[in-house]
Amino acid sequence: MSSSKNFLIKVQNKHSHESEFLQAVEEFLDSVAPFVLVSDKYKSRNLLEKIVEPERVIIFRVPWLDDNGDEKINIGYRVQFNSAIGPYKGGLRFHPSVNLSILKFLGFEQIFKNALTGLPMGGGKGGSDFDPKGKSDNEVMRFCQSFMLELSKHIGSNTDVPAGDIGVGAREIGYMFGQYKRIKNNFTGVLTGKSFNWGGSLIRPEATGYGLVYFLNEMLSFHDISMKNKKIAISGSGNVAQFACQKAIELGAKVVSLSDSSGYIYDPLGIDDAKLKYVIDLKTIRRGRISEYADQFNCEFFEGTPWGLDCDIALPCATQNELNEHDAKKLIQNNCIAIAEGANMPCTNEAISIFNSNKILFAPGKASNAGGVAVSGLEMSQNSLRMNWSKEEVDTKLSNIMKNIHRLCVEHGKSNDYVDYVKGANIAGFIKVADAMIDQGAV
Ligand code: NDP
Ligand code: 2IT
Repeated sequence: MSSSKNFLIKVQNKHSHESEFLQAVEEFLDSVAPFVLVSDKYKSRNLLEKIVEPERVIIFRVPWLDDNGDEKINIGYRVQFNSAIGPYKGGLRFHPSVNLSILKFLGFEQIFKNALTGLPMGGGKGGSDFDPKGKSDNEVMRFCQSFMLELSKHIGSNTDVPAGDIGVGAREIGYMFGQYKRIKNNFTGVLTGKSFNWGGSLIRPEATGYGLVYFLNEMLSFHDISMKNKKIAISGSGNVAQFACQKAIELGAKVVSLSDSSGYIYDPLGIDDAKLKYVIDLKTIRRGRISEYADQFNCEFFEGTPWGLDCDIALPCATQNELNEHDAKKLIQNNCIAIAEGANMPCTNEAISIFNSNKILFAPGKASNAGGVAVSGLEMSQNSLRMNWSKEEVDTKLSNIMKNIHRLCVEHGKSNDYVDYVKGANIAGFIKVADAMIDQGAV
């Protein structure tokens, strides 16, 4: 058995109950372990053993009062995974499914994603099993305040800078920022995704979705394919899905689906700007369900995921493991030519190997969804400078960062007739982090 297989087995035995984390490690080792084993610089330093262990994990109790005055208890987490190239950086997820395995997979992927942006950010992730769905604004505020009361002891603008993820948007970031400022008496860039009038960056709300489509466009152009008139299936209808949809429409594609955890809408006429505005209001203001779109615009709503639809391009933008090997086969049968991950790890490893063996263009999230954290990095720079850049300035920087990530993937992932973007992203991200770890010695 190869020593990389042995190493994977060791990690599996140590963390046998952490299936999502093991899945992310396996995908990473598949491309990085063979690279490390033949490298004089990296092979003898136990770097892989070191890189799969978080520097620190913080777990805490979060008590809060609901609107009836009853005390509720949730679990809070922050995984501070790797600070070799900068302060820990990564989102907070509030969703009932949150556990340590999910946050470790997200924190692990964040290390390499952040490295790919070229900005000085380490990797981290956190969150809670708190479910914001169905809670009043006051309940969400009391939860956020209690969560930040503990988290504030462990973060700081040069230590660890959280942001949003599933269930954490502008509202939650606002409540957490207000509480941090009150506890520390310090107005500082400790969170990103802030509203523009108190320290946020223009284009941060749009950044993950726009960045995804910039990366997709770059990947298609590199293969002499145009986005124009391509039929796109998108899953999710939250932050990432909304702005991926907006940019795809702007570049001339036709988006035919959006979804949430109840099912998906299929709009054969395509989602236009007016319909998308309805979705953004529905999801961010009324906090309603995507099935309402079907009633409003007279199209169909189905349970499940949209991967059985006839489409040229699939953009999974909801959650982990939402696209499995059966879905991958259906997409290929329907002549889908490209998949780009807006969500983190939405495709199972089995689905990815089906894409690879059929030479379908496949962009892994740590490359294609890096636009969100990239603009978070730009928000940190603006906060340090006490300046605001214009929309155009931030958007141009975002587009250049996504082009550069694409270039790195090609540089490290290209073989004769196929670009393995998974391999390219993993190796390029690893080199940057590993070099910094070596420079900083045995710490
Ligand atoms: P939002 O909370 O804004 O939206 C999440 C969307 O995904 C909703 O439509 C939600 O449906 C759906 N969803 C969530 N959980 C599930 C589930 N278990 N099954 C089916 N659908 C589900 O989150 P974001 O748009 O911010 O995040 C989406 C993905 O993108 C996540 O994987 C996140 O990690 C990733 N990401 C986000 C970035 C950001 O900047 N926000 C940056 C990079 C990646 P419902 O409302 O029914 O729960
Ligand atoms: O997964 C991600 O990259 C995010 N949720 C964004 C993290 C950030 O710090 O902006």
